[in-house]
Amino acid sequence: MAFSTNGSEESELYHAQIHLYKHVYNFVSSMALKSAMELGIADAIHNHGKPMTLSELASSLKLHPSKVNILYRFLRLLTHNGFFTKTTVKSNEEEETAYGLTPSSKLLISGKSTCLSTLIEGALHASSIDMWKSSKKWFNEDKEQTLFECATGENYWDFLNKDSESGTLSLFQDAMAADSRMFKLALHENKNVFEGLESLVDVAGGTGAVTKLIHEAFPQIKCTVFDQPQVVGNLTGNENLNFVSGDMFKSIPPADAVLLKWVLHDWNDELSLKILKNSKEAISHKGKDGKVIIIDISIDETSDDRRLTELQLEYDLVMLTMFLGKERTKQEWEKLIYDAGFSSYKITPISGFKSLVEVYP
Ligand code: SAH
Ligand code: HMK
Repeated sequence: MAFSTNGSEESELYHAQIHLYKHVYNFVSSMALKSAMELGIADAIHNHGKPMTLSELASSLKLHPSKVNILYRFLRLLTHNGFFTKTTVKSNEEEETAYGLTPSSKLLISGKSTCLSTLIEGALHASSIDMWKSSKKWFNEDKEQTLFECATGENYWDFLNKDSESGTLSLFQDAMAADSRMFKLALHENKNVFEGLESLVDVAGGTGAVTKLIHEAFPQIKCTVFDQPQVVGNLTGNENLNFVSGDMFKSIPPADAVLLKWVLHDWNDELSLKILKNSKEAISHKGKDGKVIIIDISIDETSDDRRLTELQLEYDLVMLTMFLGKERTKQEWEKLIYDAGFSSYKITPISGFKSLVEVYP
C-alpha cells in the first residue's frame, strides 16, 4: 500500500529523505565556505569596519555586475550556516540588508594569528578530494595502501615532498602552522604542563608554530623543532629555539620533554609505537621526571555534542584515507602508551576537539 502509509511512517520517510539528502549535499556547504575564503569576503567586511550591504560587498570584491546575485545566493547559505550575520541598515531612506562577521568567519580574516584560511585551502585541496573517486577500487583491491596511493600510485608524503609539488608542501605546512597558532589559548590554560622544563623537542614540529608559542610563553626553555630536512633545513632560530633535521623513526634528539602534536594520528599503531619508543629514549636521561606531551584527537563517542564526535570521526577517515593513520579513543591511547613502556598518563581536553595527553615513563 505505497500511498496510504500512516502519519508516523510518512514522517519517518520524510525525515529519512532529508537526512540522506543533507548528507549528500554537505559538500556544497564546504565548497561555499571555500569560495567565501577565496573571495576574501571576511577581509572585506573586516576592513570596512562594519556590516556591508550586498552592493558594497560586490564592489569591494570587484565583482562583475552579473555576479552580484550569485554572491547573494552564496551569502544566503553561508549566513544560514552561521558564517555571516544579517542586519537591516538604512541607506537613502531605503532599508537594506547588511552582512556582518560571526566568530566563525572571523577565523577567515587574513593576517590574524587565528586565521584558518590555509587550513580550508589545504583540507579542500584537489589532492585531498580527487582520491575519493577511487574508493570503490580501494575496497576491492587486496593491497595495504592508502586511498591516496590507490588513486595516484604515490604515497602522500612523497607527493608533498616532490620538487614540482613544493607548492603543496608549503600549503600543508602553512595549514599545520595555522592550526598550531590556535593552540595559544590552550597553552595559557595549561601552563603547568610546561612549567619546570629545561628543554623540549617538538618532534615532527613542522615549521615550528607551536614551539614559537611555547618559546614566547617560556623563553627559558631550550626548544628544538625536529622535522624532515625539506621542512626545517633552511630555517634558523635563536639561542633557545633551534631547528634540527632528521628522521623520528631513527632517533629523536634528547630533551626533558618530547612534544608530538598532530603526529601520531598520521601513523598506524606499529609506526606510532616506534615514535613513542624513540620519544621515551629521548627523555630517558631525566628518569621519572621526563615526559611526552601528545596533542591529538581523543575520540569521545559519548559526547553530548554530536557535531564534535562527527568531526573527530571525519578526521579519522581523513587520516585513514591519506596516511593509513587513525584518530584514537581513550582506550586506544591507553593501550598504545602502555605498549610503548610508559607507566602513566593524563588526558586533558583542549581547544574544542583535541586533547592533550601527558605521558610519563
Ligand atoms: N606538529 C606539527 C606538524 C604536523 S604534520 C603541527 O602540528 O603543526 C606532520 C609532520 O610530520 C610534517 O611536518 C612532516 O614533515 C613530519 N614528518 C613526517 N615524517 C617524518 C619523519 N620521518 N621524521 C620527522 N618528521 C616527519
Ligand atoms: C589532511 O592531512 C592532515 C591534516 C589536514 C588534511 C594531516 C595532519 C593534520 C591535519 O590538513 O586534511 O597531521 C591538511 C590536510 C592540510 C593540507 C592537506 C591536507 O594541505 C595540503 O593538503
